[in-house]
Amino acid sequence: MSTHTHNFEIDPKIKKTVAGKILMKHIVSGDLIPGQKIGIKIDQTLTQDATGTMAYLQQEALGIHKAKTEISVSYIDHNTLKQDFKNADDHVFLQSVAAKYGLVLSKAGNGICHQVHLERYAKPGKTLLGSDSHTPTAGGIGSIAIGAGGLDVALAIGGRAFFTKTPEIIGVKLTGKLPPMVAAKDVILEVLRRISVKGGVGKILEYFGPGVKTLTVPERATITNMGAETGATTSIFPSDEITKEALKEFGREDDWVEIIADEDVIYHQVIEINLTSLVPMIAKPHSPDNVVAVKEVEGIKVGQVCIGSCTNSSYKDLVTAANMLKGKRVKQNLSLTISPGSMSVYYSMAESGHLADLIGAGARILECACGPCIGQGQAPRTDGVSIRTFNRNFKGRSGTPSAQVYLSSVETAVACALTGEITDPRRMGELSDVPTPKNFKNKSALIVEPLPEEDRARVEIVRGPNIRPIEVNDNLPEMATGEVILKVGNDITTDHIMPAGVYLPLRSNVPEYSKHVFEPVDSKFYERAKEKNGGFIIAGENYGQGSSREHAALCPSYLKVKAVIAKDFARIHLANLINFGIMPLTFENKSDYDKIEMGDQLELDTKELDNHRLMLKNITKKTQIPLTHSMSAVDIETVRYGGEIAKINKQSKGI
Ligand code: MIC
Ligand code: SF4
Repeated sequence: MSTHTHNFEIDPKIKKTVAGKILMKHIVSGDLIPGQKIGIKIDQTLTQDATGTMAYLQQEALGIHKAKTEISVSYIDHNTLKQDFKNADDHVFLQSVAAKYGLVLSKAGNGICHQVHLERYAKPGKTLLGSDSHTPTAGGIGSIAIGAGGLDVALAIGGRAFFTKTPEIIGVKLTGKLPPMVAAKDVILEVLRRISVKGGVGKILEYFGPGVKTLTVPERATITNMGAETGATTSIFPSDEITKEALKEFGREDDWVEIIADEDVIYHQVIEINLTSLVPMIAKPHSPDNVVAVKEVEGIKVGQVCIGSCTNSSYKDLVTAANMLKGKRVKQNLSLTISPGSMSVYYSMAESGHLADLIGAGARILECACGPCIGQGQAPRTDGVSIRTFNRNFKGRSGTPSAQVYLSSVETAVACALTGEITDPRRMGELSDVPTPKNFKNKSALIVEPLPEEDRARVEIVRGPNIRPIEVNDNLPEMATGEVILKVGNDITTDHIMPAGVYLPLRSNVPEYSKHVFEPVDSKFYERAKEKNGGFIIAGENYGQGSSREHAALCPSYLKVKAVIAKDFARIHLANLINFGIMPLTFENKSDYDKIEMGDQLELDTKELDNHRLMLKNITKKTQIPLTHSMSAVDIETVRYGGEIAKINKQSKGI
């Protein structure tokens, strides 16, 4: 098989899938054989402010002065609260960067990047790379949409391909039709219940079967959005007549192309879900895969309900909430907040009158932004139970470490808001089934279009005092030595490594943000890392799951962490570690994890990286432990230079 420039081999199964058909048109290096590294051309990029400021600082450091994609959008949706100058300065920086480099700017208040992108820009058949792990939301409209670190996105803006391992394709076969009060969210919660937060690593989840046509695009997008929680590279639905309808509603029917799998498609693995027999599901604290039927936890008293986030803030979601709340009142002693996913959703709700139903029932309408999902306000009370329509309930993410956060559908969340306790929404009748009115309007008042090219030269980039320049790392030493400065267990998230919440405004200031590395796990980590001049981290399975935030690699790299030795890694974090010059190493025998303790002195000959097998010397215990890694020759070179920026910088200077 070939594109105009690149000849490649393709796995016969991948060839017949929706994902495969799009990848075939975008591959620029490697073979589409599971496990093999490929480069894919990126048509669209998105960034958000929390990862974007750093991404654009890196873009500058790399000398990329112009967006070479079809469209690149810079969204401001995470740090919208301005409690001092920091976020405000970042916003001005982002606005000036967008003007200078030819990006679209979606201003604060315009909505959550994924929801806005779905409504305005995502196209079937295109590739989208976003510096946010929930970028696969656009898979609901038939894009190959992948989350990555900011540096990879900066490079894609400059026209470089995105490199990843060819995933296996898991077919998720949907049959039947969702019963009333059972929602798309329950489908993805069921997927998580079955395959866990690491079941999707190295895979694409592709939905197929007769049930697909019963789901609208916003429902599909809920499913592909939260597919991120399985660790999957991305999730995708076909582009069919339903997709065409959605694009028509978004006012851009011309963007439709049909992309469906071949009839004789065979997936690498199939998961079957009968929508008709699905029941309302809920993820219990503190992991999105801790899923049970709502029935099993009914009766638990609830203090707060939050509707919104990129998973459940579409027009359909909010109309569902309005239909259920109309003429009723939320329980006293309970706070219900609603964050519309976009200003267009908010506008359409106002125009159709549904907004009045929400307000009249006692809902507090928040800004169109991530808000409580990333700990920007609405932290629950001590030990408080909060039901959220979000996608992550990691301990402490809400801002209250003792809070008990559950994840559910809008239907379940509203049922809880009305009764004050966890309630199966099927007890509330069938109101959610009222059809969504067709009056959605895409509004542009908070969008700044790219500046004409001839005007860009005169734009000055504005930098506040909290925006610190990028530092270039030293080369990796041939003999890496140091202490184990932390040992952690399984499923450590990037929220554990680099907490967001109140620290989000420090994202542009690495020295300051680094003071909080691993704070939720070990409050002494920063001091120890400083005292020992860096060292090694030992970890269990699925290290670095969750957010794409590269600060979870960048800040440990600043603290001179040389390697993370884990049982295995989550995809985006693994790439981020390499990008920032930290060796991601794995135990050849997982049980060797038990042979290393905090404080042990370790030694590693980094020349052995080329052999893909290294002997780790535990000087303290006088033992040797075999390690492996999945880095390519190019990745090894990157790590040796001290990371991607250091590499590009030093290579351009001929060092
Ligand atoms: C998240 O949901 O954890 C975030 C905040 O959107 C992150 C990005 C970030 O840390 O800025 C993500 O999902 O990648
Ligand atoms: Fe924003 Fe939450 Fe979505 Fe992350 S998961 S992009 S914080 S709404």
